[in-house]
Amino acid sequence: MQTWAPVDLPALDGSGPPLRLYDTSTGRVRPTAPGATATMYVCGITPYDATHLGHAATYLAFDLINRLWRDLGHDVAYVQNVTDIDDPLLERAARDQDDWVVLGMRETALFREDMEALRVLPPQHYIGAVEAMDEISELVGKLLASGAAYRVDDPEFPDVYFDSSVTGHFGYESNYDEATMLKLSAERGGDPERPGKRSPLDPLLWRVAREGEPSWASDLGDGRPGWHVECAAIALNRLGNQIDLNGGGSDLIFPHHECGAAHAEAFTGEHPFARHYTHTGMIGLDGEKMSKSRGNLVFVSKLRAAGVDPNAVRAALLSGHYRTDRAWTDDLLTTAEQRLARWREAVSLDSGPDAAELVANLRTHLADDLDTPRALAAVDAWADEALTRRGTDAGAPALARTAIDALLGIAL
Ligand code: 5CA
Ligand code: ZN
Repeated sequence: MQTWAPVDLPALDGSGPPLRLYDTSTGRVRPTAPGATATMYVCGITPYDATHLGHAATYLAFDLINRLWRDLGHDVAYVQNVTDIDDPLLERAARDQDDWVVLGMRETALFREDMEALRVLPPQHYIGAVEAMDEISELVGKLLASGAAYRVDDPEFPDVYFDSSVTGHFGYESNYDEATMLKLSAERGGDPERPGKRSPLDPLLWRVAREGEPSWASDLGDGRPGWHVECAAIALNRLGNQIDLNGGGSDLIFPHHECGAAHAEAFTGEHPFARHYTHTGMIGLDGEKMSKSRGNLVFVSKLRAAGVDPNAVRAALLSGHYRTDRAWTDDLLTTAEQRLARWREAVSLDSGPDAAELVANLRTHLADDLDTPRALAAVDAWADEALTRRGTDAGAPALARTAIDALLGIAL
């Protein structure tokens, strides 16, 4: 698929401390240690509705990681998928008497626009499940041939399932107990009740064609893929057997990333699939998780249409810590707008207080598991000093502007 337009990324002199991030699998904040090229796979949208502020917050967190790694001198190989065929898309299309292909294309186009407006650096590979169908079915075929997958004993619909016991590590990524895994599997697209599976937790790899559903020809027979194997195949084929980071919102911890990792590890024999499993907290509205199924959504595109500065949306979402479940409120946006106005005034001065310390503080706070509240407070402090006591450094306003752009992605 076409990715979105590049974002200008200014370079800063010098460098900061290595990026430390919380890793779900080990439950600790650990340094990331990528090679010359950091490899990052972030799960993309299921395009049946427009980008809401929860999606935006999640992609902004990974955008900061991308920016920090680049600031540390790494190249970043960034891959993102689009789940452009899955049950939720078909259900929405049926509900609205829409064509699922057109619905997916429309919402994906809107997502690209939103990402561009929010100044999110684009992935190099933006891959739809439909265009990756051959590589996905090939991976399923190999898992089947190696004994890591099996067909359920159902003469009518002999779907292919993954044997979650084969790696010997299933559960290491989420660290959830069996009861929690069963509950989440049922809630998040799994089918623990399906008869004929070796374990209720075994996830679907290939669903044989059903009347009235789209399907694709493959050596497995006509059908369509399960959700997790889509991401495993797209990531493995572009980033290699082991990657630096696998990311998404906390609702992807289980079953999605647990199963995707298990598919990859069963195929490659290498463990762990990702050196960091990074998950963002959920953005809520009125005390509920913002979600398409609940319908309590604030869309990025609606805010843009209302003339809201996307940089203020960015600042508002970054004012909370990425791992915290938090609420979107109108006040958050108003505060961010006021904050940006003050920052803009400060960087427009002819001179200001030395900004080298601000750059160092931004790097330090962000490298500390993306501590954006402290990073934003550091800019506040610099701007306050610039506006109240002025300063004599003629290069400081420009340096502050560049650092805020490069590291926070906020254009003043
Ligand atoms: N296509 C799959 C991933 S392969 C999917 O989960 N799509 S999605 O459209 O439902 O979500 C896209 C991303 O936004 C996921 O990382 C998800 O965890 C995240 N997300 C969804 N709702 C919220 C929310 N309320 N707050 C924060 N992140 C969210
Ligand atoms: Zn995914």
